[in-house]
Amino acid sequence: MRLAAAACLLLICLLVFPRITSAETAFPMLMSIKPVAATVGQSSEHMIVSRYTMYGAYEILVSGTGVSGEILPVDIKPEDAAKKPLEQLKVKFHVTADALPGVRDVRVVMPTGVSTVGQLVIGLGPVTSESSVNDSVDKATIVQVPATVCGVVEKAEDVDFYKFHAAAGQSLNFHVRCGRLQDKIHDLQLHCDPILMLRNSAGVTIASSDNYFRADPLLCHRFEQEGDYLLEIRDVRYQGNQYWEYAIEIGSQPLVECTFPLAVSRGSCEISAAGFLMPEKPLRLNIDEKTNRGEFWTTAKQGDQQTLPFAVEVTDLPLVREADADNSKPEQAQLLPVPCGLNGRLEAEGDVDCYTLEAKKGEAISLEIIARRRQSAIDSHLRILNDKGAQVQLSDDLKVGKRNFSDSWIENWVVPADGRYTIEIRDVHLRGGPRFPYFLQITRSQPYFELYLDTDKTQIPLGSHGVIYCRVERKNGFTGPVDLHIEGLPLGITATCGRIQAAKAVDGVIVLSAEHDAQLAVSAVRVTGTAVHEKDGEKLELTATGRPYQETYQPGGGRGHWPVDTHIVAVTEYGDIRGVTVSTEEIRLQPGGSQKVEVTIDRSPDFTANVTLDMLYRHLASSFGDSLPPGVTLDDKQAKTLLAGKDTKGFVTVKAAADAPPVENHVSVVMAHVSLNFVMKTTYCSPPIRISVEAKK
Ligand SMILES: [Ca+2]
Ligand SMILES: [Ca+2]
Ligand SMILES: [Ca+2]
Ligand SMILES: [Ca+2]
Repeated sequence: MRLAAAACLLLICLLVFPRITSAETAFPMLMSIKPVAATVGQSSEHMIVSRYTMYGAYEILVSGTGVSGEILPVDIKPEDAAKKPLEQLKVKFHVTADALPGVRDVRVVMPTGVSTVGQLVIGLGPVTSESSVNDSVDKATIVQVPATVCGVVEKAEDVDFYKFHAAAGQSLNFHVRCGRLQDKIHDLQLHCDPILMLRNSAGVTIASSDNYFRADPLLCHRFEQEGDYLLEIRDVRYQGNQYWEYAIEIGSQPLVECTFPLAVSRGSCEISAAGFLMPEKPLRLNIDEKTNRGEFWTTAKQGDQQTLPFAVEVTDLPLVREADADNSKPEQAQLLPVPCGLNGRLEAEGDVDCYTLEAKKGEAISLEIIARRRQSAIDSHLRILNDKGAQVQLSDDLKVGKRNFSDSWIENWVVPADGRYTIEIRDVHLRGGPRFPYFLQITRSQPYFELYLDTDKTQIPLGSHGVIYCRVERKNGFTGPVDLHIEGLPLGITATCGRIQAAKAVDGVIVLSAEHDAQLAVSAVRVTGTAVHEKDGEKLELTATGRPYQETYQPGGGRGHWPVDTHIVAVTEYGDIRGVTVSTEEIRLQPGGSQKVEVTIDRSPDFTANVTLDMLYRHLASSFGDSLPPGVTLDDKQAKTLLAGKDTKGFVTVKAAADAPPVENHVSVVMAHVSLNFVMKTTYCSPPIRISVEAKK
């Protein structure tokens, strides 16, 4: 009942206050790029479309190598810019001839901070944009193939038609990127579900595709007769949105969907591939010895044909291949060593693959399938059976950080008794075929941790402070504290790196401080965590790199997350709040004790919007980061956290529980939030506050 009431209240809030525009200086949120694709080896003009002004933008950031962005002159006088936000910015993207095709993260850098992430497709074919009247067959936009066709499903019932000529016997791939481009757009709650149809000149549908890569279509077609053909794209529900950009890559390059083997060692190897318009012979790969393990994007050449980029898994494990013999029953199972990396495939519908492990009681073993994450069609289902055929472990889907995948993972399985165990792998729907390779990593479980950053950008006004929240996920018996580190900061920025305390604490912060005379600057930073795991007198040094997550606005007002390539630190001009000061930067608490912290914000002239103070990073009922040490909380009754109008003074009270564990100089911070929309805030920060809790007397 209370939940229903809360949902009702939220709905009323959303209806009555659809958009909170209280900040006067906000960073822009990128909504779309028109056209959404650029071409390898060319320079082209595009329009970046945002919410909040991009007036004053001074740099474009593009992830990866080989693509750069140049801001074209803006013809608006400063006095006019104050009246009307510049929500369309002309840029020129330059793409080098050796740039890898695919999708790039794009950001706009402003004196007020760095934007959310936009998406740019790098294609091989020249870009053709939809004409404004291509809503009917007779007004179809003419395309010369190969091409990258760009358009928008801009309104309800929008249908876009394209006309092209194909020779007899010509085969073409039609690869749509649309729904997937919207995952990282912060403020785009409803995503497109495109459908693609191919028609002959008589208007008869000869092929269609709806969902191939998630909601996005992919078609490959051989044209038996020479002639004109029509391509039609729309949302499958006939919905539309001005930001639903799509790119359809049309060409005859081999399109590798997934490879077998799916995982490879460094050096030279041969692989076969499932995909479209593939050469008959195996592809040869050369993987540099310096390549990191994990997902690796590359292309391969076969004769004069170069494939489109595809991903393989680079591994350090000794590789084993599924044997040719039938292995569908436990008694036929192939014996696997521990550790190893197994490349297998569900060759046909109904295929079940069985392997055997010999294991001793008390050993800890981890089994992880990497398949769908590298574009295999499998939705894997993994079981461990004992020698009587009884199931002892099962995994269908896994979660990495904040995202779920169809791959399977049995982590830290403690072997219950000496014996032989069957590892059984199948597709959850018993599908199979060339598109169903998998890679099974079998390792002895080791303690480790993962580190996640919330959010993906930290804005630091001159002479003030910013904060990065880091959250740990501890694995396989590791329980210790994690020390945080940062590298790659812009000049003039200093970092106070905190610690994620031991045991159940999961959050820590890094507080960044900018000198008053620092230069406006921006850089991608690398955050790492280090720890020492001690067991039986042995010390194991652990380290992990933080993965940045960008916040997304979920339908209904929730705060979602999507992983992005970079965490950006930006030094900004003075914002709505020029500084946050606190009455003390050092707090010593007795167990059971408390302390009041007076907070003063320095409002910019004329800035009168609501400001809320907090030491936890939260939205609705969820906490996404807690800067306080274990056992220390905010006393909500002894606080003034809402500063309305011209109010500049508030306070918070921190209190230690009677059983709060002792801690020295835990780095914490007071934040002053200004809402941008229902989910997103601009966060201003105090200097680092060091909190200590004394040992119980
Ligand atoms: Ca359109
Ligand atoms: Ca679809
Ligand atoms: Ca098989
Ligand atoms: Ca699964």
